Amino acid sequence: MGYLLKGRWHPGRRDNHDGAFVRQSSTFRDSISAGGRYPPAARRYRLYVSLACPWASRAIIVRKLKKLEAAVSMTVVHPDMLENGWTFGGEVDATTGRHFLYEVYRDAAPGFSGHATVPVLWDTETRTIVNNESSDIIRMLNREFDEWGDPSVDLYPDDLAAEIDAVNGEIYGAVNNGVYRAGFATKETAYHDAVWKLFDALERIESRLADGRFLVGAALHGSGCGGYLLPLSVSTSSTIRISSATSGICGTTRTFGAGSRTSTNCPASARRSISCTSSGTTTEVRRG
Ligand SMILES: N[C@@H](CCC(=O)N[C@@H](CS)C(=O)NCC(=O)O)C(=O)O
Repeated sequence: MGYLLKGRWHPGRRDNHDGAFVRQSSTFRDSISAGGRYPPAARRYRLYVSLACPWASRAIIVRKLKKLEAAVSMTVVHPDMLENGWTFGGEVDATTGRHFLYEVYRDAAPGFSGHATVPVLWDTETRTIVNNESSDIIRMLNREFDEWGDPSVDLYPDDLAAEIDAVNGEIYGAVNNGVYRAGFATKETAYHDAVWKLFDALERIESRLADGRFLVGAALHGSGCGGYLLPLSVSTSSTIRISSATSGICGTTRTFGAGSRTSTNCPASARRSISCTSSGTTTEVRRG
């Protein structure tokens, strides 16, 4: 892990004094749109993703559901994010000629400050980052490439947009980002705050799924693409990478994975406690 400060790479982490993880805002927020600076085109844009990243994974899922594999190419970074951040596994990335994702950020903005995150939507023509915010990227993939993809799939239909936004708001703050707030907290109070908000939100989402197979409406939409990934990220990536496992996640994961009503297979008492593994030591935290 590391970050760029005015274009210079610094390995390591920037800690917040209260121990809380603070997500940086995405910096590149341009749009692909007909008549705009970045018009829709086949084989012009490239997606940089990590399979370990839930934000990038939702872009991968939307690209697949929209059948855009041929129109929008994709590079998967090496799974390890170490002192050089995301890398191309010791190889030079053929599209950008770079070894590290932070160099790609620097090419797009030489004085860039911040983390070099995935996903990235790269324009091979102007050789810059169009956008590095997954919620924007999935909307562009959904709407702007229908000429080359599957127009019958609409993951953000106008009539459900308000409800999708509302559900996404809850998923984003307490769950998607909550996993990071828990996992990257460096003080116990910040960790507890994040973790209980995360599991309260998971329970609310679970009750929402009690009435139907999908988070919004009668089919898979943008919320589901994010929502489905959250239990996976909590139960796999986060357990390994950022230590926010809980004994209650097993039932929750089944519920989301099946997309239908499933009663939790963990006793309620188990869901009142969290086991937190850090540096090989597991501690159990009980809710008061
Ligand atoms: N707002 C961004 C967040 C992306 C993000 O946080 N990606 C993480 C991986 S899951 C990352 O690349 N982190 C690298 C770092 O922090 O140095 C989005 O949703 O696209």
